Amino acid sequence: MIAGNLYNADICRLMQIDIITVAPELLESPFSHSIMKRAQDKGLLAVRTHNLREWAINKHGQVDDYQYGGGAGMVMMCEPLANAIEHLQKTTTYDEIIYMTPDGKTFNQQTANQLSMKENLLIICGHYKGIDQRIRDLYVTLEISIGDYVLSGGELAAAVVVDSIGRLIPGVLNDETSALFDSFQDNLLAPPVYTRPAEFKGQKVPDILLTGHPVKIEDWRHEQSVQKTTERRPDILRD
Ligand code: 6GU
Repeated sequence: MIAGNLYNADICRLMQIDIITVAPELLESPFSHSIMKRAQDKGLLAVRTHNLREWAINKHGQVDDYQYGGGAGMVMMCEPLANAIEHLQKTTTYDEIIYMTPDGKTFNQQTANQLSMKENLLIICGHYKGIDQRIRDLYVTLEISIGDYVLSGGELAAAVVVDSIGRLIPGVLNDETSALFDSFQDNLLAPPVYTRPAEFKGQKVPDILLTGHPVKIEDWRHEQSVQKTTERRPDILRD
């Protein structure tokens, strides 16, 4: 299989994603199944989690402290984070150091596409009130939120981001799972899809899909996409 060899040797490379977290267990399952597992098994993606407590300031595993100026909620301290980041930087040069935070830039497919072309990413998951501002100023190059709601920590958000990036790495998806026709990839939502049986509880699969006419089917799908996007997401619709 010449094409396969070419593909693997020339296009595919390893993407490494390091994640600093106080809750590595939260990140185990999302990367151990399905497409993320396949990406790692194929040697296209390596996700490594690092427990911030390994860089705790004392034997109690402390990584957070009260905030200056008062107020409820702890802040993740500078030293453990700086030491963790600098330890990882000894062996890896990161293209981006990403901080997961609800006040970051809202994540979307465009950012996923851009990040999928990087080689080494470091993701910092925040907890409590977040991390000391000086870590953001000194090390962080990109701040990402996954939407306008608050999660109790950055881990689930990091899992979302890594999943969306990982599936875009060349060689991870095959024709059947291709990302080319995903919702958002062309600023359109995906059209409806159907499988057997041709009739279910009186509901029929649209006739056009049974015609075997690829051009007409493609037109129909595009039309459905435009209609759905107009109804649901006029904000993303472009000419
Ligand atoms: Cl990245 N972190 C947290 N804690 N909450 C969020 C978020 C991130 N994105 C949306 N809500």
